[in-house]
Amino acid sequence: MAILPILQYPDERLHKVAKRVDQFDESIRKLARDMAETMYAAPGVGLAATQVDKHIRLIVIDVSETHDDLRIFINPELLDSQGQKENEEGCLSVPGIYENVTRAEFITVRAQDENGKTFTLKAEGLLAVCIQHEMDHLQGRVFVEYLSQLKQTRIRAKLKKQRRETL
Ligand code: GNR
Ligand code: NI
Repeated sequence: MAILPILQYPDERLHKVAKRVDQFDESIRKLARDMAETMYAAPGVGLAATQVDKHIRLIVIDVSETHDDLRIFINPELLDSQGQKENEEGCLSVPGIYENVTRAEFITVRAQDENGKTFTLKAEGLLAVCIQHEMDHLQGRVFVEYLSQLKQTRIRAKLKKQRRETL
């Protein structure tokens, strides 16, 4: 197991578009395990491969408080979305920033597990928010891009200051 470094916004590698996974071998399962360990250690409720500089369509999520409900989504596709809801979001690549984002309230997603087996899942609440947030990462999109240009500029300045102070 290994904890992987998480790319920090703004980093142009966060904007790369991830490629489909077509080989379900031991290396993809090891990456999924390392991403889960990285997510739990952070701590966070989700992590996209993009955030650890691996540009493939792989996501790990665990929204349980007990860290015993790990879900792995490979090649996720949104089949349906219903309703709209505003939620406060954060991101391990944008530490210390929490802002409201409007997303679909109910989603149906199809994905493959770490063995390549296809499954379909209906989600709502934090799980639905998290799946949409992680699927955005795979498209190179970070949640702050939903905010106004003024807020984005302020967030970049705040992150720069935070980094100066922790160096
Ligand atoms: O840990 C995380 N919490 C979170 C809270 C609200 C909405 C989305 C998230 S995902 C985030 C981890 C992360 O950055 N995943 O990409
Ligand atoms: Ni994120």
